[in-house]
Amino acid sequence: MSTRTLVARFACAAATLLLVACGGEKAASTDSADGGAPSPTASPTNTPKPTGTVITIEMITDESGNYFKPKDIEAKPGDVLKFVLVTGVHNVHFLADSNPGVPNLPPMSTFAQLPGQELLVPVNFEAGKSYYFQCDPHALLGMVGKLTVEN
Ligand SMILES: [Cu+2]
Repeated sequence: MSTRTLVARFACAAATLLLVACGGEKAASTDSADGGAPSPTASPTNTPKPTGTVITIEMITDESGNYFKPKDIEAKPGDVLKFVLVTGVHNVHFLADSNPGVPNLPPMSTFAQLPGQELLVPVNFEAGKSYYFQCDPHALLGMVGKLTVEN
């Protein structure tokens, strides 16, 4: 799926230069553009300014289980992973034990509890490697994912 992914990425990157938005959804709703109504439940603690492609990953609980969709992600340094809650209650954690020797792992995210809530993780990882993340309460149920960072 790499070709299609790359095409989408480049188109997306071009659009990113014009707007902040990328990834299909209406974008800047959670950005602190101006004094919009602050949502008490959406915690904007980790909302970086996207400089690259925004890659959307859904967090889902349904009859087939708890999972990230997609669970295998390719990104470039400067991209942003946008985890969006669809159903359930989930977080994103690049566990140190799953990423031995990797410095400066992103901190464990807060828990997303409301559909549409976003957890943003900037791709500040060394290229050429893969990194592993999980949802803490559902990791043993298979809610894990892999981020591969390429140049
Ligand atoms: Cu979960």
